[in-house]
Amino acid sequence: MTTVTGEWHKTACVLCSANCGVEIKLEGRRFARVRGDKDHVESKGYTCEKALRLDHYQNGRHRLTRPMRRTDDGTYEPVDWDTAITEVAAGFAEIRDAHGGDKIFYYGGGGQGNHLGGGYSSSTRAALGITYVSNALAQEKTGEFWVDGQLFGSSTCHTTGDYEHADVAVFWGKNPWQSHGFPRARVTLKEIAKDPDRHLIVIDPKRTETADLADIHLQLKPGADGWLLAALLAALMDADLIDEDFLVERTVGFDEVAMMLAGIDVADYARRAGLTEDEVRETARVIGRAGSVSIFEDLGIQMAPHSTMNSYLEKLVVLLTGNFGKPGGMNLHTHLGPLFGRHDDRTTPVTGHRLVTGLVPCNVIPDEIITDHPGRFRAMLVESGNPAHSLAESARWREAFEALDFSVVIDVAMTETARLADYVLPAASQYEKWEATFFTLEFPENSFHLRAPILEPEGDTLPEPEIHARLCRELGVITDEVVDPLRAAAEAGRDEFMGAFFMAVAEAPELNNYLPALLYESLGATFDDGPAPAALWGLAQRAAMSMPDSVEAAGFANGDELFDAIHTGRSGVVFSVDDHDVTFDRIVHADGKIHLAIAELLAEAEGLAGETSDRHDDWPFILAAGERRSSTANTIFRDPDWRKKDRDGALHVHPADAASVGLVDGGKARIITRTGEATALVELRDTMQPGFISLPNGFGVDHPGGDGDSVVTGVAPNELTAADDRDWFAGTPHHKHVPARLEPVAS
Ligand SMILES: Nc1nc2c(c(=O)[nH]1)N[C@H]1C(S)=C(S)[C@@H](COP(=O)(O)OP(=O)(O)OC[C@H]3O[C@@H](n4cnc5c(=O)[nH]c(N)nc54)[C@H](O)[C@@H]3O)O[C@H]1N2
Ligand SMILES: Nc1nc2c(c(=O)[nH]1)N[C@H]1C(S)=C(S)[C@@H](COP(=O)(O)OP(=O)(O)OC[C@H]3O[C@@H](n4cnc5c(=O)[nH]c(N)nc54)[C@H](O)[C@@H]3O)O[C@H]1N2
Ligand code: SF4
Ligand SMILES: [Mo]
Repeated sequence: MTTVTGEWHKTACVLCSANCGVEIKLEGRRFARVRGDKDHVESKGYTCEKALRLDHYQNGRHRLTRPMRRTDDGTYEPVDWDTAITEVAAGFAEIRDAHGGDKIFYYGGGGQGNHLGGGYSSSTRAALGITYVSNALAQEKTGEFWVDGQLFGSSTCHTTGDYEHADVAVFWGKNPWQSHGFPRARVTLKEIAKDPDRHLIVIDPKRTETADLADIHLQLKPGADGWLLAALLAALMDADLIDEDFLVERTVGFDEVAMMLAGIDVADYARRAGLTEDEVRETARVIGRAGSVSIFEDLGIQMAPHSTMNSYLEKLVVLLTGNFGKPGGMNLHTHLGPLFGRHDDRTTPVTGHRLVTGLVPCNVIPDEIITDHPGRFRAMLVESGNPAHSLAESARWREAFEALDFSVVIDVAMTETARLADYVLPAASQYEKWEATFFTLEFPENSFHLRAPILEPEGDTLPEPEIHARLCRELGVITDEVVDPLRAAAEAGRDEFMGAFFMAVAEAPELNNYLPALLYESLGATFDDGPAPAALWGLAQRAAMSMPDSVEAAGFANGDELFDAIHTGRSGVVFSVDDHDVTFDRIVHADGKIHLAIAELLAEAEGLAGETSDRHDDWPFILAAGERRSSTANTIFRDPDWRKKDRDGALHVHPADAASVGLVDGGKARIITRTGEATALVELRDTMQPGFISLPNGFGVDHPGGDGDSVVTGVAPNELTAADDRDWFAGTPHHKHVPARLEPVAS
């Protein structure tokens, strides 16, 4: 690897799923300058202000540099890698041999910028017999994925919007000005806003930065989306704005949906959502008459009451108006690597909760540990995730780690979760190793960006693929006997390797379980710039075989050509190009139709009529715990100095509420919820609505201060949330809807 001071190095920003391409100028190991990469296939030079602060991730004081082992008194001592690998493998193997690999739970596998390590973890999981897994998707997106599975036949059928071309772009519980979620978000938002023929619609109880640009902002009551969605669908029906031809040609089950909608009193439902009938009917007209509509639903509904049902009703708005399988509408995109789990019929061993798209709902994990049930999870491997901070009810997570027999965390920092584990394995940063994400969510052109390291690993850190390869060796599933002939074939040439590889796997099918580690040690060993891209060779082969037309349209005759382009392309590679019609071919149901009726969720929607307000006198406020702001980037930055503004992560409160409780701008408030309390700085905002208060996400992590002491800045939102406050179906949390009370704190 060549790391040259003073030269620009191409890589990507790792702070959100947009993964904008950037170029970084180094001064020694410091990021002296960061700028957008104009050659990047998706971001084309775009970044937001946060990318400029990336040095706080790379060079913050939080960096772990050596493997750590917990001692009897709870402190940590450094150990060398050989000791760490031997003891970690032995610790897990002991649990597996005594109780079964299904008692070891795997959490994580990647954050906003790093999924390559998670890809390699499948080999370690197979070696240990791990069968229960989860990650952050199971606290936000699993309800939506499950709905996709019912509609289209597989939860890997994921829709993506075409905001760049949509006549009407709807952001539902989503503030893309701050949170992005699609390429060049602010440019696209401004383009829609200034075009008189296009409409921007925002559904949010707060007047966000995106709402300020909108043609229509429905500032509904928090948690009232179910009523609004049902009313909107009913208003579309009333005004004959549904696409009958589309429904006949492409769908089944419309009658059941129509029956549910028939009983709805639009005026009454609008009122319950805090809106007028006119507002709802006008929004229905704009959506129903548009040439094309794309809708982005995000945490505002996915972490609020009725979340799975609301994902369903939101998708019905798209489908009933025929905004599917066309430019400007929603389409089914390709995947290079599988980001979402597939359907899994099992339930969890202790509480019997359904797995949702293969994942254990995050909110039930502690219940699967803190028990003497014989099926309980007894050990845990956490990789690139900080569940003790990022999942509901942190106190319950601390208890869960106490109850585990063995736990290991792989991270770049001594996080809140790492400090509860028996071993902490230090990962090289995302600028010190090959990295990539599988946030490949675009259509009709979809792209993948493999990033090369721009620095040598810090201290004694290792990239995750190497950690997994070493664990697989130690566990005895990868041996010289298997690897040596494959490596020799790889040295002879790609064709020789392909032949030898498929032969080896045909002869010993169990090798399929360890493909990433096997590719890493064989094909990867022949790369002169490091072995970690090897697993992508397998994915490229699969892409070329499973969607030959899309890959060919992108200019690749076969998987090898695609892999080589990915391996050498530093600004991302378009790996698939589609026609809009292909969206219909991607439907997995045997009849090729969209199945509109989802019985469980139609029944839930029927129940809306009898539902009353969930407000309670003891809890006069609804707290949105975890808002995206320009001062937040999950917990990827731990160093509070990266922030120029909002350094303490203020609680946003409407002035009328402040007056009634006795709070002042710049003063402090105590926030009390069913599970905890915290003190926050108060900022008065008329963008809030009375009764609705908001705290940012990503705060409340600790960081070594200048004198070595630990400093915690702001409120850790999950000290205030409850694990049992969750969607009945998908188990996803109600973080945007936490009942709360406020008290002034004397300064
Ligand atoms: N700057 C920044 N960007 C990020 C991240 C970050 O930490 N910081 N994190 C990334 C990640 S992991 C994710 S998942 C995305 C999330 O991106 P978003 O979902 O856009 O983020 P939030 O701000 O959590 O929630 C969006 C909106 O939901 C609204 N909301 C609250 N309650 C309700 C309700 O009952 N109904 C409706 N309709 N809306 C409601 C809030 O007011 C808020 O404006 O952002 C990504 N991008
Ligand atoms: N109350 C509340 N809670 C929330 C949210 C909310 O809105 N409200 N938002 C939720 C959402 S949507 C999400 S996605 C989650 C995110 O929560 P998590 O996935 O737990 O956290 P991240 O901050 O994305 O980063 C995970 C970890 O990766 C580590 N890391 C960074 N680079 C590397 C690397 O190269 N290798 C390894 N091994 N580790 C690395 C970081 O130090 C961090 O500990 O938070 C959730 N929590
Ligand atoms: S934070 Fe997100 S939008 Fe901003 S530069 Fe980084 S990847 Fe791009
Ligand atoms: Mo997220």
